[in-house]
Amino acid sequence: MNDSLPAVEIPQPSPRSTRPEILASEIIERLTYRIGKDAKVAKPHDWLTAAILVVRDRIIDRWMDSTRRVYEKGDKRVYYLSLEFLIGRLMRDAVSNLGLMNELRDALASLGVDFDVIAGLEPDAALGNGGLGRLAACFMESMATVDIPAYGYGIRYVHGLFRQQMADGWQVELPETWLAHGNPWEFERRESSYEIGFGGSVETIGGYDEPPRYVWKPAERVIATAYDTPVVGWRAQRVNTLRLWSAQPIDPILLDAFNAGDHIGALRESNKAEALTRVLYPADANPAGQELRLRQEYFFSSASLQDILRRHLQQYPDFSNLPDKVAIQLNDTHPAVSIGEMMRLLTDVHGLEFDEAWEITRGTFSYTNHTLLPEALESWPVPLFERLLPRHMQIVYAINAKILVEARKAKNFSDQQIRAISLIDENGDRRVRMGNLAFIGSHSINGVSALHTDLMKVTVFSDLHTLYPDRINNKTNGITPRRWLMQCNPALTSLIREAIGDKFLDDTEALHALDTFADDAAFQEKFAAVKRENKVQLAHLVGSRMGVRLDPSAMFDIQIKRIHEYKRQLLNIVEAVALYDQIRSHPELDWVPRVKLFAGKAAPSYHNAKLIIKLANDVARVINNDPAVRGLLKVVFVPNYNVSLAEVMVPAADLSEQISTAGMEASGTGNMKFALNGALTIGTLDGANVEMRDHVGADNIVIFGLTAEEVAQARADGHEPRAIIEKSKELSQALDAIASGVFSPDDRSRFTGLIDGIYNHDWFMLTADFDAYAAAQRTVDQIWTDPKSWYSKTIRNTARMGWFSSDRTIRQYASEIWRA
Ligand code: B1H
Repeated sequence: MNDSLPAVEIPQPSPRSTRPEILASEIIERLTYRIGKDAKVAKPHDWLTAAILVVRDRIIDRWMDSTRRVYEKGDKRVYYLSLEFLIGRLMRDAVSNLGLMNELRDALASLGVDFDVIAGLEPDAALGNGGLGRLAACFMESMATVDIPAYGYGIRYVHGLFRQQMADGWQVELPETWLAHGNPWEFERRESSYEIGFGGSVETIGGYDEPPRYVWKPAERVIATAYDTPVVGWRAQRVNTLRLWSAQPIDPILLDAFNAGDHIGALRESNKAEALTRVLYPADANPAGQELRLRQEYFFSSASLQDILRRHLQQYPDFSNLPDKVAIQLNDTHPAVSIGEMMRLLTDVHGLEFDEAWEITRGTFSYTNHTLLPEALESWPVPLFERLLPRHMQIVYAINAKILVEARKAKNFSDQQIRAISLIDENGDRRVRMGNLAFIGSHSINGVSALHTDLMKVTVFSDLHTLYPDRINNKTNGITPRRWLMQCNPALTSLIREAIGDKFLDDTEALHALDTFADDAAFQEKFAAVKRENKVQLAHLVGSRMGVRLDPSAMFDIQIKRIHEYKRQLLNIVEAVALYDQIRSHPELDWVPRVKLFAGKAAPSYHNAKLIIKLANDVARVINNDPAVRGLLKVVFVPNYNVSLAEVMVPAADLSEQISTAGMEASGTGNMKFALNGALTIGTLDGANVEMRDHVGADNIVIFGLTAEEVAQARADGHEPRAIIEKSKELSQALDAIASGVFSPDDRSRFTGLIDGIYNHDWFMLTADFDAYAAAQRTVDQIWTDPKSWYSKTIRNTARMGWFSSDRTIRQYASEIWRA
């Protein structure tokens, strides 16, 4: 929202009515005067746009009110900097949080329009890869809910995460075009534009009898323009702003070139500028090292910081109180260059001394780490960094010199420790370490689950932790119960309200009251009926999209997330193959009917991940068409996983697969969504699974496999997969079947390399955990065959997952990091 407020009293518009008749007439008005369509010929999409515009007006009243309140009260503002916001659809979220659902449904029905139909037409805003981006979206909603004045800052990608299509079982990537029909939620703010520079040189001024001043003369410049989307909190107490930057050329067309007849060349600058914010990098958890990515990171960091400092100076005379009025949270290291940019703006542009600027910077920034995977830690080659951001390179060196001297003096650090904490990695080609920069420039560094935070202290950041022992803290992730219970599972929400009243709608921990219903036969029956209905809905979706028939009375066993070796979809598939073998060899046994559902995208350049998708599809084809299986096992890979698909799959799951190699999944958030919606979890002691076990109780979750400590030990001792495989008949048969082409008769060696990797090193400990996993699956079968026990456990999951609300997470950030 524009927050420069006029000094004179200007009459305010009267708040908008929420009566269905008024909503209906306004929808017609928007359709006619804003979209220019007659209701008789309006397409469903036109109705959607008209409805959004009417809902948006109801938001704006609250939005302006929220902005005014912060300004008047001088509250601290929180800025969440993230290269990803995986929002999904906004219509149901906004309408439900405004409390307008019934009224809007009635209004549309009176016009012959079905709310669910038009809501289903809204494109998914997929401006993120996976958990990290979805967390940012949940946090935005929770910050509005718990009444924190917050701004999200990111990039308005024209193309979000690619659309995934299957061609003969292989992933094919297609461009995603969420803006194709326009975006009625956003407001372009032409007045909020900033110049962003790249390259060029640094001029030094003075320096004899006064401290030198530095002036960066960029060789290239682009304009960042803001687009604002309102974010409505639960019951619309507060509406915050998500501000996304779009890149524009300074000169849309180079007139000299144009007049000289070079019509294409005249557009070169323009194309180059716009390319900056054209597309989201689809690399989840392994950073894309390309120059364009660093440009994106700096572009949105600089625009956001200029905006933040401008807003501060509108209200205060200088920056001495910045840490009291501004908290900037870095969502991983993607915006870490912000620390250098803050230093540049404070010193070069606003004239502060280096040390003073440094105190202010560190007091303002905090950093969230989301992964320990060594290949995921961002670093940039020094020559690239220096060429693109010459002044920032100097600042990085200056910070480094200051910190290294401190470390030697104060803590007597050894050369090895100094090398570890340095901002420059000197092993091999010299690189700028963004994790160390984010750490050193922040007063708080947090992990996203208890285990992950503990591991941070002894792995990547062990020496920095020794130097600054008070900085690392934990903030276990959470999910918004509005989207991930109330909106995606209305039937379960109604059932819970009937049983325990409405308190849980405002305080998710009140779900605990459901505990007393866990063994109540009548409640179990209703809980089971809700689950079944959700499974029927998913079966419809799979039937219509893929032509595969699913039996809703089978156990729906679901693994949905990015495809990654450490997440071990392969373990799940290998177990499916082993089970298939067992069902065929022992037709006399009572096998529990199961549907194993998978969904998820692979980074386009991640060869093994794409091969795993192909394997899932190859295995599915063989198993699903084998009459000997008698429908007892089905395998389905649902294409194009996104937020909207998750909203259908999560409520329909009986079993949630959270089976990463212990120590590798920082937290996971899908695990929380499933358990909240009454699925049983089969999982390793990894990420937030550990805390989920503590909350739901060890009897209500099926844990298997090596612990993080055991994984580290096994790797140190020299893990020998071959020996393990030889000892396990089930495992060796399954691996050999895959490797020898049983599932790929058209290309028998397709999976040989993949399986060789398991024989030869098995970094992800598939073999070490296989027997325990298979046994855990049979335990799950046992529980399933006793529905009383099954529902007793799954109801307790719903009852005890309230703590994993992102409202709780945000309150912890607010009180322990932001002091907002
Ligand atoms: C997570 C990423 C990530 N961790 C690099 N790291 C990316 C790293 O495009 N990139 O370069 C994109 C994403 N994402 C996830 O964060 C963790 O794997 C999950 O365990 C965690 O739940 C989630 C939210 O904290």
